[in-house]
Amino acid sequence: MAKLEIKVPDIGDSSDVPVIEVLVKVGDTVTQEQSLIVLESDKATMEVPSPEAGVIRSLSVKTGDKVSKGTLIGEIETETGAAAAATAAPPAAEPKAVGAAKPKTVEPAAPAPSPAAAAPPAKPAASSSIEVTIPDIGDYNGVPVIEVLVKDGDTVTAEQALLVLETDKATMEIPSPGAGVVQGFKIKAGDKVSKGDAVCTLQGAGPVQAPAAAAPADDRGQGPLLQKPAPVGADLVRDEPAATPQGSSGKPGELPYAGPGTRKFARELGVDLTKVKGSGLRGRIVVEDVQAFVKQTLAQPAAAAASPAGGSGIPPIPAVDFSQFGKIETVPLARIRKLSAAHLHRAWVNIPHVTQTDDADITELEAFRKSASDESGIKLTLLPFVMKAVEKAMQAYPDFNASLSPAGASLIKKKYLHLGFAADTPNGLVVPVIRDVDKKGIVQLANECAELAKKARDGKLKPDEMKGGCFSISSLGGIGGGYFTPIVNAPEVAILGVSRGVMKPVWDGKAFQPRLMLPLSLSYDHRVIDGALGARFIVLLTKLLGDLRRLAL
Ligand code: CAO
Repeated sequence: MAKLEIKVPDIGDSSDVPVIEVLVKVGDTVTQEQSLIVLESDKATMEVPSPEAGVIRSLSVKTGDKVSKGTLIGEIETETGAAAAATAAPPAAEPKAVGAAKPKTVEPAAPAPSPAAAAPPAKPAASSSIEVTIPDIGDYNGVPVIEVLVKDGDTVTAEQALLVLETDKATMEIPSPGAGVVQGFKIKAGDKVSKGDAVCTLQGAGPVQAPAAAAPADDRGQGPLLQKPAPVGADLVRDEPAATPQGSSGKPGELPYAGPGTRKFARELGVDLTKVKGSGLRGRIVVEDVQAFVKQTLAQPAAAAASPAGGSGIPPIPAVDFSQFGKIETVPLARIRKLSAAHLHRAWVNIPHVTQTDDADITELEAFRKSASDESGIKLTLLPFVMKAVEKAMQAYPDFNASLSPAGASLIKKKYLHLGFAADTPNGLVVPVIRDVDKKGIVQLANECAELAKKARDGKLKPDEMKGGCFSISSLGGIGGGYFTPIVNAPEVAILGVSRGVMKPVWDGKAFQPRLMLPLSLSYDHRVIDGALGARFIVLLTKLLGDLRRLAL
Protein backbone atom coordinates (compact mmCIF):
# COMPACT_ATOMS: atom_id res chain seq x y z
CA MET A 1 0.00 0.00 0.00
CA ALA A 2 1.30 3.43 -0.84
CA LYS A 3 -0.15 6.85 -1.23
CA LEU A 4 0.67 8.73 -4.39
CA GLU A 5 0.07 12.36 -5.10
CA ILE A 6 -1.52 12.86 -8.48
CA LYS A 7 -0.58 16.08 -10.20
CA VAL A 8 -1.60 17.74 -13.42
CA PRO A 9 0.90 16.66 -16.06
CA ASP A 10 2.38 18.75 -18.81
CA ILE A 11 -0.53 20.28 -20.67
CA GLY A 12 1.42 22.12 -23.25
CA ASP A 13 1.46 25.86 -23.25
CA SER A 14 -1.78 26.06 -21.35
CA SER A 15 -1.91 27.21 -17.76
CA ASP A 16 -4.85 28.05 -15.54
CA VAL A 17 -7.01 25.61 -17.46
CA PRO A 18 -10.52 25.24 -16.02
CA VAL A 19 -11.56 21.89 -14.57
CA ILE A 20 -14.93 21.22 -16.17
CA GLU A 21 -15.67 17.84 -14.68
CA VAL A 22 -14.43 15.83 -11.73
CA LEU A 23 -15.19 12.24 -12.63
CA VAL A 24 -14.33 10.53 -9.35
CA LYS A 25 -14.94 11.08 -5.68
CA VAL A 26 -13.05 10.23 -2.53
CA GLY A 27 -13.33 6.51 -1.83
CA ASP A 28 -13.73 5.54 -5.51
CA THR A 29 -11.68 2.62 -6.75
CA VAL A 30 -10.14 3.51 -10.08
CA THR A 31 -8.20 1.59 -12.67
CA GLN A 32 -4.98 2.75 -14.23
CA GLU A 33 -5.75 5.18 -17.05
CA GLN A 34 -9.26 5.81 -15.76
CA SER A 35 -10.06 9.46 -16.31
CA LEU A 36 -10.07 11.50 -13.11
CA ILE A 37 -10.81 15.04 -14.23
CA VAL A 38 -11.58 16.85 -17.46
CA LEU A 39 -9.84 20.09 -18.31
CA GLU A 40 -10.91 22.39 -21.04
CA SER A 41 -8.93 25.18 -22.60
CA ASP A 42 -10.28 27.26 -25.43
CA LYS A 43 -8.60 24.82 -27.81
CA ALA A 44 -9.15 21.39 -26.38
CA THR A 45 -10.83 19.22 -23.84
CA MET A 46 -8.49 16.90 -22.00
CA GLU A 47 -9.09 14.06 -19.63
CA VAL A 48 -6.41 13.45 -17.04
CA PRO A 49 -6.16 9.72 -16.37
CA SER A 50 -5.06 8.02 -13.18
CA PRO A 51 -1.40 7.02 -13.15
CA GLU A 52 -2.15 3.88 -11.12
CA ALA A 53 -4.98 1.63 -10.06
CA GLY A 54 -6.13 2.23 -6.49
CA VAL A 55 -8.51 4.07 -4.20
CA ILE A 56 -8.90 7.84 -4.33
CA ARG A 57 -8.05 9.07 -0.85
CA SER A 58 -8.34 12.82 -1.34
CA LEU A 59 -9.28 15.30 -4.02
CA SER A 60 -7.83 18.78 -4.13
CA VAL A 61 -9.69 20.12 -7.16
CA LYS A 62 -13.29 20.79 -7.91
CA THR A 63 -15.23 21.85 -10.97
CA GLY A 64 -14.43 25.43 -11.85
CA ASP A 65 -10.90 25.39 -10.40
CA LYS A 66 -8.12 26.46 -12.71
CA VAL A 67 -5.09 24.20 -12.86
CA SER A 68 -1.67 24.19 -14.45
CA LYS A 69 1.13 21.68 -14.78
CA GLY A 70 2.01 20.39 -11.31
CA THR A 71 -1.28 21.34 -9.59
CA LEU A 72 -2.20 18.67 -7.04
CA ILE A 73 -5.29 16.75 -8.15
CA GLY A 74 -5.48 14.42 -5.17
CA GLU A 75 -4.05 11.32 -3.58
CA ILE A 76 -4.47 7.71 -4.55
CA GLU A 77 -3.73 4.68 -2.41
CA THR A 78 -2.31 1.95 -4.57
CA GLU A 79 -2.15 -1.78 -3.93
CA THR A 80 1.35 -2.22 -5.18
CA GLY A 81 3.18 0.49 -3.41
CA ALA A 82 5.00 1.06 -6.65
CA ALA A 83 5.64 4.39 -8.21
CA ALA A 84 8.63 5.74 -6.49
CA ALA A 85 8.10 9.04 -8.20
CA ALA A 86 5.05 9.62 -6.06
CA THR A 87 4.62 13.25 -6.77
CA ALA A 88 5.60 13.26 -10.37
CA ALA A 89 3.04 12.87 -13.05
CA PRO A 90 3.92 9.53 -14.57
CA PRO A 91 3.72 9.21 -18.32
CA ALA A 92 0.41 7.41 -18.16
CA ALA A 93 -1.13 10.43 -16.55
CA GLU A 94 -0.78 12.54 -19.59
CA PRO A 95 -4.04 14.08 -20.56
CA LYS A 96 -6.08 12.52 -23.27
CA ALA A 97 -7.37 15.06 -25.70
CA VAL A 98 -11.06 14.73 -26.17
CA GLY A 99 -11.43 15.69 -29.73
CA ALA A 100 -8.84 16.43 -32.25
CA ALA A 101 -7.31 19.58 -30.85
CA LYS A 102 -4.78 18.17 -28.47
CA PRO A 103 -2.41 20.47 -26.63
CA LYS A 104 0.79 21.06 -28.46
CA THR A 105 3.35 19.40 -26.27
CA VAL A 106 1.31 16.55 -24.92
CA GLU A 107 1.71 13.12 -26.41
CA PRO A 108 -1.06 10.93 -25.10
CA ALA A 109 -0.36 7.22 -24.96
CA ALA A 110 -2.66 6.70 -27.88
CA PRO A 111 -2.79 10.03 -29.61
CA ALA A 112 -6.14 11.38 -30.45
CA PRO A 113 -6.75 12.17 -34.07
CA SER A 114 -5.26 15.45 -34.95
CA PRO A 115 -6.74 18.08 -37.19
CA ALA A 116 -3.30 18.53 -38.59
CA ALA A 117 -3.72 15.15 -40.22
CA ALA A 118 -4.81 16.68 -43.44
CA ALA A 119 -8.05 15.50 -44.84
CA PRO A 120 -7.99 14.56 -48.46
CA PRO A 121 -9.97 16.82 -50.67
CA ALA A 122 -13.38 15.64 -51.52
CA LYS A 123 -13.34 14.27 -55.01
CA PRO A 124 -15.50 16.10 -57.44
CA ALA A 125 -17.84 13.65 -59.13
CA ALA A 126 -19.05 16.27 -61.52
CA SER A 127 -18.91 20.01 -61.49
CA SER A 128 -22.11 20.06 -59.48
CA SER A 129 -21.58 17.14 -57.16
CA ILE A 130 -19.03 15.95 -54.63
CA GLU A 131 -18.30 12.42 -53.49
CA VAL A 132 -17.81 12.76 -49.77
CA THR A 133 -15.48 10.30 -48.09
CA ILE A 134 -14.12 9.81 -44.58
CA PRO A 135 -11.03 11.98 -44.25
CA ASP A 136 -7.77 11.11 -42.54
CA ILE A 137 -8.65 10.29 -38.95
CA GLY A 138 -5.20 9.57 -37.68
CA ASP A 139 -4.07 6.03 -36.99
CA TYR A 140 -7.60 4.81 -36.54
CA ASN A 141 -9.40 2.18 -38.58
CA GLY A 142 -12.90 0.88 -38.11
CA VAL A 143 -14.04 3.81 -35.97
CA PRO A 144 -17.65 3.50 -34.76
CA VAL A 145 -20.17 6.00 -36.08
CA ILE A 146 -22.17 7.16 -33.06
CA GLU A 147 -24.49 9.66 -34.67
CA VAL A 148 -25.68 10.41 -38.18
CA LEU A 149 -26.79 14.00 -38.36
CA VAL A 150 -28.24 14.24 -41.87
CA LYS A 151 -30.29 12.16 -44.27
CA ASP A 152 -30.90 11.97 -48.01
CA GLY A 153 -32.53 15.11 -49.28
CA ASP A 154 -31.15 17.35 -46.54
CA THR A 155 -29.61 20.58 -47.68
CA VAL A 156 -26.35 21.18 -45.88
CA THR A 157 -23.93 24.03 -45.70
CA ALA A 158 -20.18 23.77 -46.02
CA GLU A 159 -18.69 22.59 -42.72
CA GLN A 160 -22.01 21.38 -41.35
CA ALA A 161 -21.44 18.17 -39.39
CA LEU A 162 -22.62 15.07 -41.26
CA LEU A 163 -21.79 12.36 -38.79
CA VAL A 164 -19.95 11.76 -35.55
CA LEU A 165 -17.28 9.18 -34.93
CA GLU A 166 -16.03 8.15 -31.57
CA THR A 167 -12.93 6.27 -30.54
CA ASP A 168 -12.22 5.50 -26.92
CA LYS A 169 -10.20 8.70 -26.82
CA ALA A 170 -11.99 11.20 -28.98
CA THR A 171 -15.23 12.24 -30.53
CA MET A 172 -15.05 13.73 -34.00
CA GLU A 173 -17.51 15.36 -36.29
CA ILE A 174 -17.11 14.78 -40.00
CA PRO A 175 -18.06 18.08 -41.60
CA SER A 176 -19.47 18.54 -45.05
CA PRO A 177 -16.86 19.61 -47.59
CA GLY A 178 -19.31 21.91 -49.32
CA ALA A 179 -22.85 23.11 -49.56
CA GLY A 180 -25.40 20.97 -51.37
CA VAL A 181 -28.12 18.35 -51.12
CA VAL A 182 -27.21 15.02 -49.50
CA GLN A 183 -27.80 12.01 -51.77
CA GLY A 184 -27.08 8.31 -51.35
CA PHE A 185 -26.05 8.49 -47.71
CA LYS A 186 -24.28 5.19 -47.08
CA ILE A 187 -23.56 5.22 -43.38
CA LYS A 188 -25.70 4.50 -40.34
CA ALA A 189 -25.05 4.74 -36.62
CA GLY A 190 -23.09 1.72 -35.46
CA ASP A 191 -21.14 1.31 -38.71
CA LYS A 192 -17.38 1.28 -38.46
CA VAL A 193 -15.53 3.52 -40.86
CA SER A 194 -11.97 4.21 -41.97
CA LYS A 195 -10.26 6.80 -44.11
CA GLY A 196 -11.61 6.84 -47.65
CA ASP A 197 -14.94 5.16 -46.94
CA ALA A 198 -17.75 6.66 -49.00
CA VAL A 199 -20.20 8.80 -47.04
CA CYS A 200 -22.54 10.32 -49.62
CA THR A 201 -22.80 12.49 -52.68
CA LEU A 202 -23.43 16.20 -52.38
CA GLN A 203 -25.59 17.36 -55.27
CA GLY A 204 -25.63 20.90 -56.45
CA ALA A 205 -22.31 21.70 -54.83
CA GLY A 206 -20.21 24.36 -56.39
CA PRO A 207 -16.86 23.78 -58.10
CA VAL A 208 -14.42 21.98 -55.90
CA GLN A 209 -10.93 23.10 -55.00
CA ALA A 210 -8.44 21.16 -53.04
CA PRO A 211 -7.61 22.78 -49.73
CA ALA A 212 -4.33 24.57 -49.55
CA ALA A 213 -3.55 23.08 -46.19
CA ALA A 214 -5.31 21.43 -43.35
CA ALA A 215 -6.85 24.05 -41.18
CA PRO A 216 -6.88 23.84 -37.44
CA ALA A 217 -10.21 23.19 -35.85
CA ASP A 218 -10.75 26.83 -35.08
CA ASP A 219 -10.43 27.87 -38.67
CA ARG A 220 -13.78 26.56 -39.58
CA GLY A 221 -15.04 28.17 -42.71
CA GLN A 222 -11.71 29.10 -44.24
CA GLY A 223 -11.42 26.02 -46.40
CA PRO A 224 -14.90 25.10 -47.45
CA LEU A 225 -13.86 21.86 -49.09
CA LEU A 226 -11.68 20.71 -46.32
CA GLN A 227 -12.77 17.56 -44.59
CA LYS A 228 -11.38 17.60 -41.11
CA PRO A 229 -12.57 15.87 -38.03
CA ALA A 230 -13.62 18.66 -35.75
CA PRO A 231 -13.09 18.30 -32.01
CA VAL A 232 -16.48 18.12 -30.45
CA GLY A 233 -15.56 19.65 -27.13
CA ALA A 234 -13.44 22.50 -28.38
CA ASP A 235 -15.82 23.22 -31.19
CA LEU A 236 -18.86 23.62 -29.05
CA VAL A 237 -17.08 25.60 -26.41
CA ARG A 238 -17.30 28.52 -28.73
CA ASP A 239 -21.03 28.44 -28.65
CA GLU A 240 -23.01 30.15 -25.95
CA PRO A 241 -24.27 27.75 -23.31
CA ALA A 242 -27.69 26.42 -24.15
CA ALA A 243 -30.35 28.99 -23.56
CA THR A 244 -33.27 26.70 -24.20
CA PRO A 245 -34.92 25.59 -21.01
CA GLN A 246 -35.51 21.96 -21.85
CA GLY A 247 -32.47 20.85 -23.68
CA SER A 248 -29.10 21.88 -24.91
CA SER A 249 -28.16 23.86 -27.94
CA GLY A 250 -30.76 22.43 -30.25
CA LYS A 251 -29.44 23.96 -33.48
CA PRO A 252 -29.89 21.48 -36.30
CA GLY A 253 -26.73 19.57 -37.06
CA GLU A 254 -25.01 20.85 -33.96
CA LEU A 255 -23.74 18.35 -31.45
CA PRO A 256 -24.60 18.54 -27.80
CA TYR A 257 -21.64 19.59 -25.74
CA ALA A 258 -20.50 16.50 -23.86
CA GLY A 259 -17.45 14.29 -23.48
CA PRO A 260 -17.09 10.76 -24.87
CA GLY A 261 -17.82 9.13 -21.49
CA THR A 262 -21.10 11.02 -21.18
CA ARG A 263 -21.99 10.25 -24.79
CA LYS A 264 -21.32 6.57 -24.28
CA PHE A 265 -23.41 6.57 -21.11
CA ALA A 266 -26.25 8.39 -22.90
CA ARG A 267 -26.11 5.94 -25.80
CA GLU A 268 -26.29 2.96 -23.44
CA LEU A 269 -29.47 4.39 -21.97
CA GLY A 270 -30.87 5.53 -25.30
CA VAL A 271 -30.86 9.16 -24.21
CA ASP A 272 -30.97 11.84 -26.89
CA LEU A 273 -28.38 14.32 -25.67
CA THR A 274 -29.96 17.16 -27.59
CA LYS A 275 -32.78 16.99 -25.04
CA VAL A 276 -30.48 17.16 -22.03
CA LYS A 277 -29.54 20.45 -20.43
CA GLY A 278 -25.93 20.62 -19.34
CA SER A 279 -25.12 21.73 -15.82
CA GLY A 280 -21.38 21.59 -16.22
CA LEU A 281 -19.12 24.49 -16.83
CA ARG A 282 -20.27 26.47 -19.88
CA GLY A 283 -23.32 24.25 -20.23
CA ARG A 284 -21.38 21.02 -20.71
CA ILE A 285 -23.54 17.93 -20.31
CA VAL A 286 -22.17 15.63 -17.63
CA VAL A 287 -23.16 12.11 -16.59
CA GLU A 288 -25.29 13.47 -13.72
CA ASP A 289 -27.34 15.49 -16.23
CA VAL A 290 -28.09 12.31 -18.17
CA GLN A 291 -29.07 10.54 -14.94
CA ALA A 292 -31.33 13.43 -13.92
CA PHE A 293 -32.89 13.46 -17.40
CA VAL A 294 -33.65 9.73 -17.17
CA LYS A 295 -35.17 10.14 -13.70
CA GLN A 296 -37.31 13.05 -14.87
CA THR A 297 -38.43 11.14 -17.95
CA LEU A 298 -39.34 8.08 -15.89
CA ALA A 299 -41.34 10.26 -13.52
CA GLN A 300 -43.34 11.73 -16.38
CA PRO A 301 -45.89 8.92 -16.71
CA ALA A 302 -47.03 9.76 -13.16
CA ALA A 303 -47.38 13.42 -14.09
CA ALA A 304 -49.16 12.46 -17.30
CA ALA A 305 -51.54 10.25 -15.35
CA ALA A 306 -52.31 13.20 -13.15
CA SER A 307 -53.51 15.16 -16.10
CA PRO A 308 -57.02 14.72 -17.42
CA ALA A 309 -55.60 15.16 -20.87
CA GLY A 310 -53.06 12.41 -20.23
CA GLY A 311 -50.38 15.03 -19.76
CA SER A 312 -50.45 16.19 -23.35
CA GLY A 313 -52.44 19.37 -23.09
CA ILE A 314 -50.64 20.97 -20.18
CA PRO A 315 -47.66 23.06 -21.14
CA PRO A 316 -44.70 22.36 -18.87
CA ILE A 317 -43.27 25.10 -16.70
CA PRO A 318 -40.00 26.05 -18.35
CA ALA A 319 -36.87 25.16 -16.41
CA VAL A 320 -34.88 28.17 -15.26
CA ASP A 321 -31.19 28.26 -14.54
CA PHE A 322 -31.47 30.14 -11.24
CA SER A 323 -27.71 30.22 -10.79
CA GLN A 324 -27.62 33.03 -13.34
CA PHE A 325 -29.33 35.26 -10.74
CA GLY A 326 -27.32 34.29 -7.66
CA LYS A 327 -26.03 31.50 -5.50
CA ILE A 328 -28.26 28.42 -5.27
CA GLU A 329 -28.32 25.03 -3.58
CA THR A 330 -30.22 22.05 -4.97
CA VAL A 331 -31.66 19.81 -2.27
CA PRO A 332 -33.35 16.54 -3.19
CA LEU A 333 -36.96 16.26 -2.03
CA ALA A 334 -37.74 13.81 0.78
CA ARG A 335 -39.64 10.73 -0.37
CA ILE A 336 -42.88 11.79 1.35
CA ARG A 337 -42.73 15.21 -0.23
CA LYS A 338 -42.29 13.71 -3.69
CA LEU A 339 -45.18 11.29 -3.17
CA SER A 340 -47.50 13.96 -1.80
CA ALA A 341 -46.51 16.36 -4.59
CA ALA A 342 -47.59 13.83 -7.23
CA HIS A 343 -50.77 13.02 -5.29
CA LEU A 344 -51.75 16.67 -4.78
CA HIS A 345 -51.04 17.54 -8.40
CA ARG A 346 -53.15 14.62 -9.57
CA ALA A 347 -56.03 15.74 -7.35
CA TRP A 348 -55.70 19.39 -8.32
CA VAL A 349 -55.80 18.81 -12.07
CA ASN A 350 -58.44 16.06 -12.00
CA ILE A 351 -60.98 17.54 -9.62
CA PRO A 352 -63.03 20.65 -10.30
CA HIS A 353 -62.65 22.25 -6.88
CA VAL A 354 -64.99 24.68 -5.18
CA THR A 355 -64.09 26.14 -1.81
CA GLN A 356 -66.84 27.45 0.44
CA THR A 357 -65.96 29.33 3.63
CA ASP A 358 -67.84 30.13 6.82
CA ASP A 359 -67.22 30.86 10.51
CA ALA A 360 -68.33 28.64 13.38
CA ASP A 361 -68.95 30.32 16.72
CA ILE A 362 -66.90 28.16 19.10
CA THR A 363 -67.06 30.44 22.14
CA GLU A 364 -68.93 27.87 24.25
CA LEU A 365 -67.09 24.93 22.75
CA GLU A 366 -63.76 26.52 23.61
CA ALA A 367 -64.80 27.18 27.21
CA PHE A 368 -65.95 23.56 27.52
CA ARG A 369 -62.77 22.22 25.84
CA LYS A 370 -60.56 24.08 28.29
CA SER A 371 -62.47 23.07 31.39
CA ALA A 372 -62.81 19.44 30.24
CA SER A 373 -59.07 19.34 29.54
CA ASP A 374 -58.29 20.73 32.99
CA GLU A 375 -60.70 18.42 34.77
CA SER A 376 -59.81 15.22 32.95
CA GLY A 377 -56.10 15.87 32.67
CA ILE A 378 -56.39 14.74 29.04
CA LYS A 379 -55.22 17.26 26.47
CA LEU A 380 -58.25 17.98 24.34
CA THR A 381 -57.49 20.08 21.30
CA LEU A 382 -60.11 21.38 18.91
CA LEU A 383 -59.43 18.68 16.34
CA PRO A 384 -61.47 15.83 17.90
CA PHE A 385 -64.47 18.18 18.27
CA VAL A 386 -64.19 19.16 14.63
CA MET A 387 -63.97 15.47 13.73
CA LYS A 388 -67.14 14.74 15.60
CA ALA A 389 -68.93 17.62 13.87
CA VAL A 390 -67.71 16.45 10.45
CA GLU A 391 -68.84 12.91 11.19
CA LYS A 392 -72.34 14.14 12.03
CA ALA A 393 -72.54 16.36 8.94
CA MET A 394 -71.44 13.42 6.79
CA GLN A 395 -74.17 11.24 8.31
CA ALA A 396 -76.66 13.97 7.40
CA TYR A 397 -75.26 14.38 3.86
CA PRO A 398 -73.92 10.96 2.83
CA ASP A 399 -72.76 12.19 -0.59
CA PHE A 400 -69.78 13.56 1.33
CA ASN A 401 -68.96 9.97 2.27
CA ALA A 402 -68.61 8.74 -1.29
CA SER A 403 -66.16 8.40 -4.15
CA LEU A 404 -66.66 8.73 -7.85
CA SER A 405 -66.06 5.46 -9.73
CA PRO A 406 -62.93 5.65 -11.92
CA ALA A 407 -64.97 5.98 -15.12
CA GLY A 408 -67.05 8.69 -13.45
CA ALA A 409 -70.31 6.83 -14.14
CA SER A 410 -71.34 5.98 -10.57
CA LEU A 411 -70.97 7.07 -6.98
CA ILE A 412 -69.54 4.59 -4.50
CA LYS A 413 -71.24 5.26 -1.15
CA LYS A 414 -69.39 4.13 1.95
CA LYS A 415 -71.05 2.55 4.95
CA TYR A 416 -68.04 3.16 7.16
CA LEU A 417 -66.73 6.50 8.36
CA HIS A 418 -62.97 6.92 8.63
CA LEU A 419 -61.48 10.43 8.85
CA GLY A 420 -58.00 11.53 7.83
CA PHE A 421 -56.24 14.55 9.26
CA ALA A 422 -53.29 16.28 7.66
CA ALA A 423 -50.23 16.21 9.88
CA ASP A 424 -47.25 18.41 9.31
CA THR A 425 -44.00 16.44 9.76
CA PRO A 426 -40.35 17.36 9.23
CA ASN A 427 -40.41 15.25 6.05
CA GLY A 428 -43.62 16.67 4.66
CA LEU A 429 -47.34 16.21 4.79
CA VAL A 430 -48.93 12.88 5.79
CA VAL A 431 -52.58 12.04 6.43
CA PRO A 432 -53.13 9.48 9.20
CA VAL A 433 -56.62 8.01 9.29
CA ILE A 434 -58.81 7.45 12.35
CA ARG A 435 -61.17 4.57 11.79
CA ASP A 436 -64.86 4.43 12.69
CA VAL A 437 -65.13 7.97 14.00
CA ASP A 438 -68.90 7.49 14.31
CA LYS A 439 -68.29 4.83 16.96
CA LYS A 440 -65.85 6.83 19.09
CA GLY A 441 -66.19 9.57 21.69
CA ILE A 442 -64.24 12.85 21.91
CA VAL A 443 -61.71 11.56 24.45
CA GLN A 444 -60.89 8.46 22.43
CA LEU A 445 -60.59 10.57 19.27
CA ALA A 446 -58.29 13.01 21.12
CA ASN A 447 -56.06 10.15 22.28
CA GLU A 448 -55.91 8.55 18.84
CA CYS A 449 -55.20 11.90 17.14
CA ALA A 450 -52.33 12.58 19.54
CA GLU A 451 -50.94 9.09 19.09
CA LEU A 452 -51.11 9.15 15.29
CA ALA A 453 -49.77 12.71 15.09
CA LYS A 454 -46.75 11.68 17.18
CA LYS A 455 -46.20 8.58 15.06
CA ALA A 456 -46.41 10.77 11.94
CA ARG A 457 -43.82 13.20 13.27
CA ASP A 458 -41.52 10.33 14.28
CA GLY A 459 -41.90 8.84 10.80
CA LYS A 460 -43.40 5.67 12.31
CA LEU A 461 -46.83 5.59 10.65
CA LYS A 462 -47.61 2.27 9.03
CA PRO A 463 -49.05 2.33 5.50
CA ASP A 464 -52.32 0.90 6.82
CA GLU A 465 -52.65 3.86 9.19
CA MET A 466 -52.83 6.21 6.19
CA LYS A 467 -55.37 4.26 4.15
CA GLY A 468 -59.14 4.13 3.91
CA GLY A 469 -60.03 7.74 4.70
CA CYS A 470 -63.49 8.98 3.64
CA PHE A 471 -62.91 12.72 4.22
CA SER A 472 -59.91 14.75 5.41
CA ILE A 473 -59.40 17.61 7.81
CA SER A 474 -56.51 20.00 7.45
CA SER A 475 -56.16 21.95 10.67
CA LEU A 476 -53.81 24.90 10.60
CA GLY A 477 -55.35 26.41 13.72
CA GLY A 478 -52.28 25.69 15.84
CA ILE A 479 -50.24 27.79 13.41
CA GLY A 480 -52.51 30.69 12.47
CA GLY A 481 -53.69 32.34 9.28
CA GLY A 482 -57.13 32.74 7.79
CA TYR A 483 -59.18 30.85 5.20
CA PHE A 484 -57.36 28.77 2.60
CA THR A 485 -58.09 26.38 -0.26
CA PRO A 486 -57.42 22.81 0.84
CA ILE A 487 -56.96 20.33 -2.01
CA VAL A 488 -59.42 17.43 -1.99
CA ASN A 489 -57.61 14.25 -1.00
CA ALA A 490 -58.73 12.12 -3.97
CA PRO A 491 -60.55 9.78 -4.25
CA GLU A 492 -62.37 11.47 -1.37
CA VAL A 493 -64.80 14.16 -2.46
CA ALA A 494 -64.31 16.86 0.17
CA ILE A 495 -61.87 18.26 2.69
CA LEU A 496 -62.29 20.72 5.55
CA GLY A 497 -59.67 23.36 6.24
CA VAL A 498 -59.69 24.69 9.81
CA SER A 499 -57.91 27.94 10.60
CA ARG A 500 -57.15 29.73 13.87
CA GLY A 501 -60.13 30.86 15.92
CA VAL A 502 -60.31 34.63 16.31
CA MET A 503 -62.38 36.92 18.50
CA LYS A 504 -64.79 38.88 16.34
CA PRO A 505 -67.63 41.29 17.07
CA VAL A 506 -70.81 39.39 16.17
CA TRP A 507 -74.22 41.10 15.94
CA ASP A 508 -76.76 39.27 18.11
CA GLY A 509 -79.73 41.36 16.93
CA LYS A 510 -79.25 44.01 19.60
CA ALA A 511 -75.55 44.53 19.98
CA PHE A 512 -72.15 43.35 18.88
CA GLN A 513 -70.85 40.58 21.10
CA PRO A 514 -67.25 39.35 21.30
CA ARG A 515 -67.35 35.77 20.00
CA LEU A 516 -64.61 33.26 19.21
CA MET A 517 -65.11 32.49 15.54
CA LEU A 518 -63.49 29.52 13.80
CA PRO A 519 -62.77 30.05 10.08
CA LEU A 520 -63.71 26.99 8.05
CA SER A 521 -62.84 26.34 4.39
CA LEU A 522 -64.65 23.45 2.75
CA SER A 523 -63.31 22.32 -0.63
CA TYR A 524 -65.35 19.79 -2.56
CA ASP A 525 -65.43 17.94 -5.84
CA HIS A 526 -68.05 19.76 -7.87
CA ARG A 527 -68.71 16.67 -9.97
CA VAL A 528 -70.16 14.98 -6.88
CA ILE A 529 -71.31 17.84 -4.68
CA ASP A 530 -73.18 20.82 -5.99
CA GLY A 531 -72.99 24.27 -4.49
CA ALA A 532 -76.26 23.95 -2.55
CA LEU A 533 -75.15 20.72 -0.89
CA GLY A 534 -71.75 22.26 -0.11
CA ALA A 535 -73.42 25.24 1.55
CA ARG A 536 -75.81 22.99 3.53
CA PHE A 537 -72.91 20.92 4.78
CA ILE A 538 -70.86 23.89 6.00
CA VAL A 539 -73.89 25.56 7.57
CA LEU A 540 -74.63 22.34 9.49
CA LEU A 541 -70.99 22.13 10.54
CA THR A 542 -71.07 25.64 11.99
CA LYS A 543 -74.28 24.80 13.85
CA LEU A 544 -72.79 21.61 15.27
CA LEU A 545 -69.63 23.37 16.41
CA GLY A 546 -71.65 26.29 17.75
CA ASP A 547 -73.92 24.15 19.89
CA LEU A 548 -72.40 21.44 22.04
CA ARG A 549 -75.80 19.83 22.58
CA ARG A 550 -76.13 19.09 18.86
CA LEU A 551 -72.65 17.63 18.86
CA ALA A 552 -73.54 15.34 21.75
CA LEU A 553 -76.66 14.02 20.04
N1 CAO B 1 -57.85 27.89 16.73
C1 CAO B 1 -57.16 28.29 17.82
N2 CAO B 1 -56.27 27.50 18.43
C2 CAO B 1 -56.06 26.28 17.94
C3 CAO B 1 -56.73 25.80 16.83
C4 CAO B 1 -57.67 26.67 16.22
N3 CAO B 1 -58.36 26.30 15.16
N4 CAO B 1 -56.32 24.57 16.56
C5 CAO B 1 -55.40 24.25 17.46
N5 CAO B 1 -55.24 25.27 18.29
C6 CAO B 1 -54.36 25.33 19.41
C7 CAO B 1 -54.47 24.07 20.22
O1 CAO B 1 -55.54 24.12 21.11
C8 CAO B 1 -53.15 24.07 20.92
O2 CAO B 1 -53.15 25.04 21.94
P1 CAO B 1 -52.62 24.75 23.42
O3 CAO B 1 -51.22 24.21 23.20
O4 CAO B 1 -52.69 26.07 24.08
O5 CAO B 1 -53.53 23.75 23.96
C9 CAO B 1 -52.22 24.57 19.86
O6 CAO B 1 -53.02 25.32 18.97
C10 CAO B 1 -51.49 23.51 19.09
O7 CAO B 1 -52.40 22.55 18.61
P2 CAO B 1 -51.90 21.40 17.62
O8 CAO B 1 -51.88 21.90 16.26
O9 CAO B 1 -50.64 20.81 18.14
O10 CAO B 1 -52.99 20.27 17.85
P3 CAO B 1 -54.23 19.93 16.98
O11 CAO B 1 -54.81 18.73 17.60
O12 CAO B 1 -55.09 21.09 16.81
O13 CAO B 1 -53.62 19.54 15.57
C11 CAO B 1 -52.34 18.35 13.98
C12 CAO B 1 -52.91 18.34 15.37
C13 CAO B 1 -51.59 17.06 13.74
C14 CAO B 1 -53.47 18.46 12.98
C15 CAO B 1 -51.44 19.57 13.83
O14 CAO B 1 -50.39 19.50 14.76
C16 CAO B 1 -50.84 19.73 12.48
O15 CAO B 1 -49.92 19.04 12.08
N6 CAO B 1 -51.37 20.71 11.74
C17 CAO B 1 -50.88 21.02 10.42
C18 CAO B 1 -51.73 20.36 9.38
C19 CAO B 1 -51.27 20.76 8.01
O16 CAO B 1 -50.10 20.88 7.71
N7 CAO B 1 -52.22 21.02 7.13
C20 CAO B 1 -51.93 21.49 5.84
C21 CAO B 1 -52.28 20.45 4.89
S1 CAO B 1 -52.26 21.03 3.28
O17 CAO B 1 -50.73 21.43 3.04
